[in-house]
Amino acid sequence: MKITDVKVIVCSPGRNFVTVKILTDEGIYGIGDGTVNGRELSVVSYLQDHVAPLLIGRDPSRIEDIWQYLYRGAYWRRGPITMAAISAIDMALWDIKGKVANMPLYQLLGGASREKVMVYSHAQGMTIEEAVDAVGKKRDEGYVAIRAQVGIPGLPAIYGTGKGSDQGKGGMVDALPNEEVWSTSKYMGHIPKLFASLRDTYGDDLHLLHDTHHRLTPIEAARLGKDLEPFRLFWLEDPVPAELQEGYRLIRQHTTTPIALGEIFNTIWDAKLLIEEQLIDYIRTTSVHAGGVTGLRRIFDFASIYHVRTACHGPMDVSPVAMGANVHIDLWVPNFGIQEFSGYTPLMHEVFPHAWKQDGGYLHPGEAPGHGVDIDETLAAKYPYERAYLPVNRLEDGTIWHW
Ligand code: GCO
Ligand code: MG
Repeated sequence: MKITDVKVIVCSPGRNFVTVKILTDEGIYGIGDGTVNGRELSVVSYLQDHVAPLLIGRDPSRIEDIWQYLYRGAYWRRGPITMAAISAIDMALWDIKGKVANMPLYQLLGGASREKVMVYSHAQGMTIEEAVDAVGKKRDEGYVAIRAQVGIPGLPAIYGTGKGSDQGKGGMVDALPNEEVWSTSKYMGHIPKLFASLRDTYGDDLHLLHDTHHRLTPIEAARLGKDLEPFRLFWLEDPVPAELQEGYRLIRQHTTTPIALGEIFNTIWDAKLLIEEQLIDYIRTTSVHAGGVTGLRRIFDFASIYHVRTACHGPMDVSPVAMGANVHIDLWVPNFGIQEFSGYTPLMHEVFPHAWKQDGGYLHPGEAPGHGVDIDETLAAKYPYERAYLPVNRLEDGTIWHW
């Protein structure tokens, strides 16, 4: 079998997605996700200009060799754009391998380790009351794990606090980055009140999670983790930017609140020290950003020997294609923790028909060969790319801040 074409499809059925379709001389094709939120077209160029010409005529069954060829062969290793491009190709090649074998991807990986994949959903409100209600609604829909975010008194509505995102736009409505205001001190005092109220209302059974969006320093994160201990969070996510992996030692010395990290990591090198020193509890790398099925499997196997569990990033900007690949990995991976799932709009489900299924708070990848996700190219063509950015974050005095 030989690769005959590598198509890159960009569409925006509510938000931008970059999808690769690898075609072969035997008529079997594979699909992969290469979306990087707010920087989509760089991946398109990387794939079209620098990767596609290298793949024509190659044997698609040699997934590991192609992965190494693209990773080592580029000379410029790692980084979000390179790794999203490699991820898209890798995912499409595994899809082809599954179709050739007539097996779902999770079978190729070693078979199911569980019957279903636990997911967490998102709930938010501008006030504690609103956020508590939103969590209740998700619980009523069958979710057993819910990420709760709340508006911060004294700050305007900003991304990732209580501001509800426009579902149709996946939270990305701005053609230029919106500049938002942040205050750590206002935030730190308020968050424990939300979780106190959630535990009062719903008891101890529900898994509660919280995302800090990299906005704290290590000692602030240590304090927040400590203040949240009575409410037994499933995890505190992304408390601090993790370029300085050693910085997480400080958090660990002070709190038993579990820590989750990794949605912006691209390779094992972004997490090696964090995993080896057991500074985190959940690794949140995802198939589209961390080297596809091949990259993710390598990171997750390494994490397993350090008691670190998996938790693939899965907001709306991770397309239904990568979600499919993730759910196959989740069903197989021995050290599975949880899968993020913020859901998709009806149109997104139509553009990307998929075999994976939701049942309340759980997903299953389905039994279709490969990862089981396709793209309706005719429908996708009706929704061309629209420039859109994530916001940026400034302190109250105007200083650009992490986020
Ligand atoms: C999450 C994330 C997302 C990101 C988004 C950026 O935990 O789901 O933090 O909401 O902000 O993926 O593109
Ligand atoms: Mg996050």
